[in-house]
Amino acid sequence: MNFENIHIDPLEKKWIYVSLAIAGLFVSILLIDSLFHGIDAPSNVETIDSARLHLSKEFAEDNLGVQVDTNGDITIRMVAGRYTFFPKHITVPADTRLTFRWASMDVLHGVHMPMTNMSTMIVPGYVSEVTTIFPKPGKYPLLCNEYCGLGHDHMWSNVVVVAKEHWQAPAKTQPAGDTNDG
Ligand SMILES: [Cu+2]
Repeated sequence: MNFENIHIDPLEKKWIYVSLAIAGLFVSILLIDSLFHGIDAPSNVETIDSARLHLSKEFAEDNLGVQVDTNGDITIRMVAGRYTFFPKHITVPADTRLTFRWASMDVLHGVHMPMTNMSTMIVPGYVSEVTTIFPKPGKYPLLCNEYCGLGHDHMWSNVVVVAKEHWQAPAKTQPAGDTNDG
């Protein structure tokens, strides 16, 4: 079959080009976001036993929150559970590379910080990791964006982003490289 023999109305042809151009525009926006703005689909694959988080080294209650590793990297560990994030408040520096590590203790949750690129699913059995920089100081809500039950609407924490020079590292520092097979 020869497609060149198919009659396509010139107006229809015009709209085919318009729709191809729109699709091309969307693909290039995705590529530019990914390559230049650091907005990517989360891709960390790391398993953890969600039922035994409290017994794991990394996500045990004492180990949650903001920590500065021995090499100066800042890691924030948080647990999502119906219906809150633990801890409820964190304070982090602006303009600084932050690595968030999340685990769920029950069902599927999501985490979203409006006006930032922080957004990921928290799938039971896996550790979600997001590395980001918050350029502007301010108070940000941290919201669950995956419906997880009747209390879902009340599932949130507070993130306070303070200017780099006003931020104080928490007293406790943790050696990097803890494993989860405890
Ligand atoms: Cu939820």
